[in-house]
Amino acid sequence: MSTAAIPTLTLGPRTHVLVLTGAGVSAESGVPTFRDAGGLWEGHRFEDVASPDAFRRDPLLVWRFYSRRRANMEGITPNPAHRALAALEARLGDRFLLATQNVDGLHSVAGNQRVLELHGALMMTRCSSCDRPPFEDRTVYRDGVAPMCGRCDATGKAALLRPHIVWFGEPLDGAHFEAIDRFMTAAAGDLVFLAIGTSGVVSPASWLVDDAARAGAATWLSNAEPPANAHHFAHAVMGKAGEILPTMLAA
Ligand code: BV8
Repeated sequence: MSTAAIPTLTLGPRTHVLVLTGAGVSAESGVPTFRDAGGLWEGHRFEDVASPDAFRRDPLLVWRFYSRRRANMEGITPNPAHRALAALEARLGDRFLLATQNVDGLHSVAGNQRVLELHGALMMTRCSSCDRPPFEDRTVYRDGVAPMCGRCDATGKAALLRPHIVWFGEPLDGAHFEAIDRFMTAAAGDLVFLAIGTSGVVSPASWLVDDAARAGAATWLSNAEPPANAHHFAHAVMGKAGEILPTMLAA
């Protein structure tokens, strides 16, 4: 794994760039990462408040967890890392694709449009029962309130609404991985894979580097510290994303 001062990625006229981001990209915007909290929220392991079992067991606790995170997004804005990725997409167009594990929506706020939200979206809600489409919902529900689905209620069996988030133990949207596969095939080997600000702990997102390598990608990592899957990357640039990406992704 080659570690260097901040290099600028050299991209050819047909080079495709697939980016995976994690919580570290939003850290400099003031959004706490999962590791900063030691993987805990108010003494609960994330897997214990972000799981279907937790929601079945205690929907009020889960809604308190997500309502607090919605409230904490107040005044939060994209940082130079988000802006560098938006500028790269503006430069590359359909030769750019961003898969994010983050649910904070900051990539879209920064201007990225080619974004796959692998783990869902904090400001979206859906019914836990009927097939009503997920809808934008920025509501910060008060402690002790778990919202019900108006449509289900109409049929006499009110169902709980739930955050439109992929919880631990739930499958990710297969359409996202089909889009990533199509993108990597279109690259025809002229591909850069760049993972930024992720601990490489959570699968299947942490396996993307291997898929990219099989597709012939040059694999790059940019992180504050070596992630769990660091040895899967050919190149690494350690440091803060907001300080590295503007140079690394410069035209
Ligand atoms: C699935 C939504 C299969 C929630 C999230 C054992 C038992 C049970 C399950 C498993 C197991 N082993 C593996 C699993 C599978 C499990 C998993 O991976 N668990 C982990 C904990 C081991 N995965 C799943 O359950 C996935 N689903 O596998 O389904 C299936 C198939 C068919 C049918 C049924 C089931 C679902 C995973 C998605 C879970 N949901 N998010 C929410 O956000 O509220 S994951 C959640 O944690 C986040 O979204 C995020 O993705 C993840 C934390 O990862 P990171 O983003 O990397 O954040 P982290 O804080 O960890 O790291 C930040 C990094 O940034 C650090 O390295 C730090 O150094 C760096 N950094 C900090 N500051 C900066 C920086 N870098 C640069 N600049 C900075 N300034």
